[in-house]
Amino acid sequence: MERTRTISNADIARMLYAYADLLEIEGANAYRVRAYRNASSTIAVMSRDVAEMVHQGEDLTEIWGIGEALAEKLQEIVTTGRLQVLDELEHKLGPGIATLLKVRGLGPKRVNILYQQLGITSLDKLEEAAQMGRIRELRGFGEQTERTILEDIERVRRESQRVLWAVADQAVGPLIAYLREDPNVEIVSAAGSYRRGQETVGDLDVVAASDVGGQVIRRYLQYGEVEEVLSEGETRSSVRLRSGLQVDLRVVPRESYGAALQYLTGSKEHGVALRGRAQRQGLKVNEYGVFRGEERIAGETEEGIYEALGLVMIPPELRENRGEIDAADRERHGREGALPHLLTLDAMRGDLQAHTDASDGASTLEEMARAAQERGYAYLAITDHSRHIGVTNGLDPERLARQVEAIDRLNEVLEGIMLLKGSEVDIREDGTLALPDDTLELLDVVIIAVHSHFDLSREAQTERILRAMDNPRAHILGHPTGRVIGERPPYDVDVPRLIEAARERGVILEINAQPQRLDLDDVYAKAAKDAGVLMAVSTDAHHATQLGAMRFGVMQARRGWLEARDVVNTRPLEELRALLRR
Ligand code: DGT
Ligand code: CA
Ligand code: CA
Ligand code: ZN
Repeated sequence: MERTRTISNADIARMLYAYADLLEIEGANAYRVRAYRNASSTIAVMSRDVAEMVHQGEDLTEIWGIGEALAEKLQEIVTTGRLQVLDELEHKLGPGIATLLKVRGLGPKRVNILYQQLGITSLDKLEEAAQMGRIRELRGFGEQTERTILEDIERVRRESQRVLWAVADQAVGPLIAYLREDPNVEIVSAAGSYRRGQETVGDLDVVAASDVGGQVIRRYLQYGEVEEVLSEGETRSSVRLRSGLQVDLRVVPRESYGAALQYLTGSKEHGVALRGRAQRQGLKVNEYGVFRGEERIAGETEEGIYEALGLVMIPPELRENRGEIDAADRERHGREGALPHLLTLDAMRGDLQAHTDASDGASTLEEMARAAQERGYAYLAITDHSRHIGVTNGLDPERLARQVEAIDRLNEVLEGIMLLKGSEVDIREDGTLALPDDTLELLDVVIIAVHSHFDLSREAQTERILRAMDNPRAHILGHPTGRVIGERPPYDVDVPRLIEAARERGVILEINAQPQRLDLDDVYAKAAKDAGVLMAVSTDAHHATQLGAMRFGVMQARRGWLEARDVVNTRPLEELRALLRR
């Protein structure tokens, strides 16, 4: 069968990102580097297909962050499958060099030095040089840096094999739809870490029910996105898609579908704990069902599996063996609410972090307001950056005061949506805020956040943030650990102390919904909830369409056991206002 194929958004995003990395190492202008990187992240999560837009002759500069020059590059990628300038740079610097940027303590300047002076072009070479003590001899590096590098290499190796959930998600819809078109497939679902909503996905697991597994698999291998078949049998197959994502498909008879879905959804830890429980009850659970002796007592549905074990159904996001089995047991035995009623996207009544074209965003105040209104929100906080190093076009007190007036005027004509006046105020190195108190007094929502000096010691970083939280005008601590998944580890900070301080001071902690941030993460979000701290799930949208990132934040919040009542932006406006008065 012929494979017609157009290049996917994920492929394009990867090429743009790779090019940005190499430009940066070469020392290109920072603005240019950022343009490629922004374009990459926009395209990675956008719903329209760039290739399709090109084929239909649409204007690519309509995409946020795409100017004339980038539009030309996109044309080139879609029509030729390659980006010539990227090929040239890769040839010059070596294909593995960009991975070095992900190592803690290594920025483009340092990678350039490592390349120029030691010929380092890969993680392996970096490790070897560090082990031989050659890095400490370079000007500006030192023993401490060398140690940090060695310690961080393993993490980078591990993470570079995983993809963001939001990126995997782009492959899942079409793949499941393709399987669903097969009349031999009765029912099909994604499983594994993807179904659990984990922030990154190692490989995608899919379960289908059919009596003719071999036929289903042979048809499946014709799927246009399949690049390489890794294994193929009558009940299972592994492939690699063109996007690089590996997919494991399992086909089982209908009566085992629930059991297989439960098993393959995992997590491994959850499965182990569940089987231990079964054993104590004299039962056996496996991928085919729940058995008492030879008799199968459940297997067709997941609910049935949990029920047979004396539990209520546990949402996939909670299946990490973090207390969910116990909670499901209590819930089953009459303790209403032992398992949380997890937050849903529908419960969100507004968004508390958004940028406009006044700072580094791309949409106007009014465009943002309309988009929020279309989502059915009651309010949207406009929180452009304060002026500070490392931030493009941040607002000083005068410009912010003018924006506040503009918002007041706009609110008079807007109906059904309220724009809240806010700022994402930079926390300076010493813990003071980048805007004066009398300016902060004008605002409804003050987010404080770290955007510089990521390398402070744990003690200094923690103290700095605590000091900023001491300011009674600060409402929300934004992206509290500063991580960018796969790119930048969190800065070294004592999060339990931040949670404790948030509780004492009534500061709200953010779950930033950008798919590469998701910060706080699930584990810390649960810790914050358990400590009685309220949270905000905010998109940090830099364009009207990015308000759609809310679902990624909600998913992470669900993994953190959060309910609507734990999240301030599920509240009606008046209740929210009360919570914002510290
Ligand atoms: P990933 O792919 O690394 O993001 O994570 P998962 O959770 O998707 O893991 P994966 O793909 O290795 O396996 C899918 C599910 O299959 C996993 O969540 C639980 C189940 N599973 C795999 N290996 C084992 C195992 O050794 N023991 C048990 N109990 N379950 C396993
Ligand atoms: Ca998996
Ligand atoms: Ca797998
Ligand atoms: Zn920020």
